[in-house]
Amino acid sequence: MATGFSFTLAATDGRARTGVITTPRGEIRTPAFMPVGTAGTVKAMLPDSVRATGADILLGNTYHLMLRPGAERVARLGGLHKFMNWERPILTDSGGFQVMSLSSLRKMTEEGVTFSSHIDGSKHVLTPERSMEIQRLLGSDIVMAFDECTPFPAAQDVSLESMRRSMRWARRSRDAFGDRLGHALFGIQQGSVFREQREESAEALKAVGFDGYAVGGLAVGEGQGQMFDVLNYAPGMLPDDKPRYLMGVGKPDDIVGAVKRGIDMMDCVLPSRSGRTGQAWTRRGQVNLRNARHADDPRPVDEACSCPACRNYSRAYLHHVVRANEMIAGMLLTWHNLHYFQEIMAGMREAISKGRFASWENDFQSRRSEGDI
Ligand code: PRF
Ligand code: ZN
Repeated sequence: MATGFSFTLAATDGRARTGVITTPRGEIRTPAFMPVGTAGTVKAMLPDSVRATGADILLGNTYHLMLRPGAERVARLGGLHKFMNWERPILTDSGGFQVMSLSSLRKMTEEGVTFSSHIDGSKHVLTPERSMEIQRLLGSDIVMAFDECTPFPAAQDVSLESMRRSMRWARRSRDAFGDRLGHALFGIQQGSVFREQREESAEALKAVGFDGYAVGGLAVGEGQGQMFDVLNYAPGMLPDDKPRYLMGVGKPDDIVGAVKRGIDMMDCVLPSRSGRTGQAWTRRGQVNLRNARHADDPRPVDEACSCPACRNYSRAYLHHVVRANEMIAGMLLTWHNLHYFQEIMAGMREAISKGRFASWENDFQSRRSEGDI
């Protein structure tokens, strides 16, 4: 088990938890939202700005960085933190999920997966061992085990075989990772929407022993209802005293529902990606700045928001720069969205610590149902 890395729970409220993950590169306050910095950048944002939104940790991707600029090159240049000028913690995903969604000519065997790059068609191999090596070369603080995200929907027997392979790969990931001072390895639970399979997966991971545990294989098309059904039991199968990470989630109401069910960490491209398409997420729901109704509106996106986009610019200006495809549109809206997501996390952390999560959630829901005004 990694030392120099620890998780301390400060308070719980129902199944919701708040605490701190301590790493040599700084503390991660939980529940935590991790902005996605796939290719060594949170698109449209400088690292200091990402930090200013309240982020304690970023997510990076094995798949993208191994293809371009290459893990060995990043290592020669001093590691990913130095390369991208972000000195706080970085969690890296292990690659399999991105191979399945982005690459072509994929072939999966017990050994791993071979695939062709979505960038230049070049051929590559990822195995649990190579994924651990790449994440080490990058200098990742939280390394994810190499897994297969079972597609949805999956027949029960297909899901079972897929989950069991991921558990064998989790063991190989653990063995290849070894013991690295100050660096953590997280296992990933699979099992689709099948409770017995989620249980078997959790037991397999616990038998290996990880520094944290992810719930994988959700937010893959099953819808919020079925995702919450799984989250009603899956986090409880994982150790109480280790962080629980829900991968690739989500919209603000998904995030709140996940925290309510015992999740400590999440990541999603939504705030950054939708910021680049003119979408703002606010306390009152989603606002599309491309819409003509904003053309003459002197008000900010959200008068209660303290981000630079809301402090310094009108909806009319944002509408204009979105329509004109100006780069500042993506910069301002990404900043706003990341700020809003981090504000949700800070609000939940405070509410949980005061035992007021239910009333916080009630306020969150009722403001959203009022809609944009
Ligand atoms: N496994 C990995 N990365 C992921 C997922 C997974 O299941 C998901 C599922 N939403 C997103 N990213 N390794
Ligand atoms: Zn704002």
